[in-house]
Parts: sequence; C-alpha cells; structure tokens
Amino acid sequence: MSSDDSTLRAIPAVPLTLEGHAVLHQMFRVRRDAWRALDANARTEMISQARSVLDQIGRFENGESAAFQGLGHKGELTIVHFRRTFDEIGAAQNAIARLKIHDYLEQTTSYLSVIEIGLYEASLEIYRKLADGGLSNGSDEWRAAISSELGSLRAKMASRLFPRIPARRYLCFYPMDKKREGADNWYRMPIADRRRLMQEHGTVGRRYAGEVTQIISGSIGFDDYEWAVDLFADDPLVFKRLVYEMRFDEASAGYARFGPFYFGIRLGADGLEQIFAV
Ligand code: FEC
Repeated sequence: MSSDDSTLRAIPAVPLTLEGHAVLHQMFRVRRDAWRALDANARTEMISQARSVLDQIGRFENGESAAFQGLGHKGELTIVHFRRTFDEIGAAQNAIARLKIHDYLEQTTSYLSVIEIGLYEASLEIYRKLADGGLSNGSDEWRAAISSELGSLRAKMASRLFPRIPARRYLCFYPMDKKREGADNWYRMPIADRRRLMQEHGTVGRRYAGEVTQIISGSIGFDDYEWAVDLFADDPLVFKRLVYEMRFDEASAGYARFGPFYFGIRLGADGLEQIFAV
C-alpha cells in the first residue's frame, strides 16, 4: 500500500462544519373568522402589543427576529428567529406564543436549524496534513488538532456564523436534502468528488454576489430535511434565476431533493396592520 493510499484511507468522509446561530422559521395563517368577530378596539390593542414585542425581539442583541408577509396558502405571516443558543430560540418561541394575536393564528409549519458553514475546501487540507503527520483518525491528538483548526476558522468566520437577518425586502426559504437513491448517493461519493461539486456550486453562487444574500443552515438531527436555504434579495426574480441556474450544477442536478418553497416580503412599519386588516 502506498503512503497516498494510507493517507486516503485515514481521511474521514464527513466534511468539517462550523455552526453559528440557531434558527427557527415559523409560518402562520390568520384565523380570520375569529379575528373579524372581535371588536375593533380589541384588535387594535392586540396588534399594538404584537408590534411592540416584534420590535423588541427584532433588536435583540444576541440574535434577532424578523417578520415577513407570506404569500399563498402556506401562511400569511412568517417569523424568522436567529439566536446564539437553542434555549434562546425557545424563549423567542414563547414570546410569540404569549402574544394575544397568537390565539388568532394557526401555525402551518415551522423549521429548526443551525447556521452552518461547510468546509469542504479546508477539510481535505486539514485531514491530509494530520494523516501525513502520522495522526490516526479519531485519536485524542487528531481530535485536539481538529478542534484547534476549527477554533481559528470559527474566529475568522464569526460574522458569517452569527449574522444579522439580512435587511433585504424579499425572502425565499426552503429545506433540502442530498439524495441517497440507488447510484445517486451523495453520501457514498468520495469526499474529494463532493468537494469538486461544492466548488462548482460556489462558483455559480458567487455570480449572484451583491444581488442575493444566502444563509445555509444545517438541520440534520433537528428537522425533517438535511439543510435549509434562506435567500434574501431586493429583486424577487433573482431567486428564480439563481435557483434555476443552480439546477444545472452537478450537485443539484444529480443530488438535490427539495422541500416546499416559501416566499416572504419583509414587513414594514404597518405590515402587521395590513395582514390583519378586516
Ligand atoms: O453538502 C453541503 O455542505 C451542502 C450545504 C449547501 C446547500 C446549498 C444549497 C444552495 N446554495 C445556494 C446558493 C449559494 C450561493 C453561494 C453558495 C455557496 C455555498 C458554499 C457552501 C454551500 N453553498 Fe450554497 N449550499 C450549500 C453549501 N451557495 C459550502 C460556499 C462555497 C464557497 O465558499 O466556495 C455563494 C455565496 C457567496 O460566496 O456569495 C449564492 C442555493 C442553494 C439551493 C439550490 C441548489 O440547487 O442547491 C440557491 C444545501
């Protein structure tokens, strides 16, 4: 066996990842019949309470929340929460549940994930360096070296791991998986091949730099798909162009499986009043 072979055998299949904000998406439908039956003063008072709470949690210092008008039957109101911890996500969920208007909302769905930066590029370099240095995968020394490499990358990438919710007008959100169907099995492909496909993916993505802000969160272990994609843009047609162009990427054409798509418009100052207008 050559030293190249033994290095390859020592290389784990799973790429290294960095995690940042915990993320919760909540989608709601207005229970309009019950809402309309209330008197106007009660409605005004509830909207004003909701506005003030949303305003407060929208300025939370360790994360924030933002509300969007959802278009279509999947929900008229989408609330996105970014927080440092899952416990704080729990508190944000409680704050929404305590709103008086919550009695007039029906949650149609939700999605839980954590901001993830996939390090395909760095992983192979790090793994090779450690294997060439004679460390064996999974040993204490290996783990300590990985943890130190990740520590410095985490510090460099802090602003991407703990971002503000991008201040763009439109949101496109959807969960997705990588296929495990017969010959189309992402997880059986060698890591070097996956890295090449992710490089291609990044090259296509970067053509949209400036037009779209993309935030990928990982949801393995948290929700029903493997990743969630949030795209933020000021021109909604950019979503269609970007997602369409990416469908021709080998990583998408061969391996992506998409969940439902959600489209949102960031709520302005009177956005809640508009959604709840009778
Ligand atoms: O195996 C994995 O780690 C997959 C996680 C992952 C999914 C995913 C899906 C989409 N992305 C979309 C847009 C962009 C844009 C940019 C971009 C770059 C990356 C990089 C990684 C990455 N994406 Fe991705 N994407 C996933 C992971 N993506 C890692 C960084 C690559 C690099 O830095 O070279 C460019 C961002 C920028 O640099 O400005 C834009 C869209 C989707 C869903 C559609 C699809 O067909 O996949 C859109 C899952």
